[in-house]
Amino acid sequence: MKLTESTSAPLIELCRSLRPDFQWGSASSAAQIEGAAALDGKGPSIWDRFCAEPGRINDASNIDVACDHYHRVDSDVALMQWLGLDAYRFSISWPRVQPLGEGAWNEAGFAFYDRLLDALLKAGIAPHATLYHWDLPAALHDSMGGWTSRDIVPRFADYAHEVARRFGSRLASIATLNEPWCVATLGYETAQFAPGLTSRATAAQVSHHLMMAHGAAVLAVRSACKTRLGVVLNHTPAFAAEALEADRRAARIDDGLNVRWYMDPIFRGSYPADILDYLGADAPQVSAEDLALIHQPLDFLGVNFYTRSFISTQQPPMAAPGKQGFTDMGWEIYPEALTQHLVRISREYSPPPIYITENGMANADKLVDGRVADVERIQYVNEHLKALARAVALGVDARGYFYWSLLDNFEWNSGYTKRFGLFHVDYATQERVAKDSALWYRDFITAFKSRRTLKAS
Ligand code: GCO
Repeated sequence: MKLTESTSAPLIELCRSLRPDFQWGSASSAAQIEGAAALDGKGPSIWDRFCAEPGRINDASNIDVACDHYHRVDSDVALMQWLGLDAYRFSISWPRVQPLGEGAWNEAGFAFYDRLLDALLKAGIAPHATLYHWDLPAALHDSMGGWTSRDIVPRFADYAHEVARRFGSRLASIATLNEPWCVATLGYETAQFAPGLTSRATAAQVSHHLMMAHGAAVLAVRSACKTRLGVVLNHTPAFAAEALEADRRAARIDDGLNVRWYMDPIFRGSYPADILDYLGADAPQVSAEDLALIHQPLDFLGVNFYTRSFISTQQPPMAAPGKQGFTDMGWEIYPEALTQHLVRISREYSPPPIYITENGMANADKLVDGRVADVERIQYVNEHLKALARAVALGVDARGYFYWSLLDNFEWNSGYTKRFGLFHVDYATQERVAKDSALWYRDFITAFKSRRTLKAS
């Protein structure tokens, strides 16, 4: 394909900075693709509940079926193999393996992940599991208020231990949490995500319990297996719209809430003082023991990067310039922020090796005569891989890249209206069609690997 030649040649050149064993992957999460919401003993999650509440999901859809991945593991893994992926990132649904979030385990639920792991390993694809990608067992929300209670910490550690005990030796890595900022802020402060609450104080307390649960899960997993262990965080760097003091200050707070609030306790053992001040009476109750629990050595840091935030205090606020355009989510395309941000966090935190655990775009894709000509997505990935390669050339230790997402899927409160996949999904028939971006990614991976072989010989 012409596209490949025109876009990948300079990219492959730049990718010389990457390690020969750099991992190429794609990512997904349980609630967004599995379906089988009430099958084989799975308990309801807060997202099953949230979808049932009128007005919560833009297209009034739910996750009862989603991409029906639960019944399509073999054919979906075959798609990954066709792409030539080294690695696949997925999440385990807590209520599928422990329907109430405490007490009895659901063997049928574990059997599903057992099948997935078998299929991946047989295909030579390294499995990377995330323990919490937002689908909290609804029973825990009912019994103790879910993440609003400290009592959830030992529950999460038990669950983490059980997954590690059963699957640890077959997993390439385990991430405790996915994007705790989204869980706390969008779930408990802005009500865009489940469980749909609206209290800043509650959200702050939830964020602290998430951090504690992360620390407790690290200890639990380490006691059960030797798998590489990490956490996946949001990284949406804030840029001040203008050189105004007010804009700069607001950008610093935005960065504090999104990035430092999570990076600091994990890598430094403290919360950022300016954000504690900013939260005032809404700041969480934190003890020195809590901070010691959170501050554990990790084997990797997962960075999810999509866009930057553009902060303006003027009224009306200045809009992001969007020189490279906006995605179908309305997110500004700004790949240079990836280079800058990776360099910055490497300098400020000396983190363990970094994986780009998510990067991708929603696009207004159209399936026409069996083809999706998503040039915008090819361009997006191409530019972000260049930005990543530049960061590595500047000394950042990045070891892998996971495109979000393998399949078009349930995009949370946007329902099925936003398409992020390398594969187009027809939700009526469940037919998957490789978009042009999938062909491009496949060719790119092949080209990278042939360099890998050349180097080795
Ligand atoms: C995220 C989530 C994904 C989203 C993706 C696009 O980490 O934000 O992990 O589930 O679907 O980011 O919004």
